Amino acid sequence: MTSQLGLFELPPEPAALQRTTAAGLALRYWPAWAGGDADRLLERLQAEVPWKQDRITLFGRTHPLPRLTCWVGNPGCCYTYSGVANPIEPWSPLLQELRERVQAAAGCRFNSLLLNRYRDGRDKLDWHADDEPELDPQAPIASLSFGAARSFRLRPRQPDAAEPLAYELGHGDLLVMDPPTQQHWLHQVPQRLRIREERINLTFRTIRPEAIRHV
Ligand SMILES: O=C(O)CCC(=O)C(=O)O
Repeated sequence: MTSQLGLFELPPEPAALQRTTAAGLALRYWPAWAGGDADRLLERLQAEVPWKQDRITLFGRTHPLPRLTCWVGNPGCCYTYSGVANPIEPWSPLLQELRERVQAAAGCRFNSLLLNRYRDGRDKLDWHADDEPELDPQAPIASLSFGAARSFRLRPRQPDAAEPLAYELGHGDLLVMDPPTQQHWLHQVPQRLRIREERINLTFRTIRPEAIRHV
């Protein structure tokens, strides 16, 4: 099946869906969802996304974030996390088409996207939930990964509520975190010092209509 803009081609057979549920958690996982297009998509994301190095201030000291990022959104879809206010980049044809494909798989619409680029296994993302006030808590978050496989760990906020989970998110994998996962669980991408290759992750999100800034 050729994509509408001809930018990439998904495999003719949809990847097999694996569902996981636990107390307060609902996940949908499609391994190798991007199929044979994953290599080309990774190259284009590396070359075309306006990556930036953000800094974060913790306990009065400023550090570079241990990854590169880019925030993409519909007009007015601003997002601040860890005290970092992100300028909004517009949807490029590549990212727009990826959004449409991910929306079709997830069965919902997204108005924004956070891209994270882990340059090697030293780059990481600490325990957190995607529960900032501007995000719609009723909307799924869809996570699409390219490049080096990295561990993606989840643990319940209440330690006794359920066993922790871990995925090895690989090249072209799609993971959808359905509500109320963000309210009850945290996730992280830990350091893996032996990994030399990079990884790019895209999380498609929904800013609440009331939080969209009309200028
Ligand atoms: O890189 C990943 O797999 C996770 C990204 C993530 O959790 C986030 O952007 O909030």
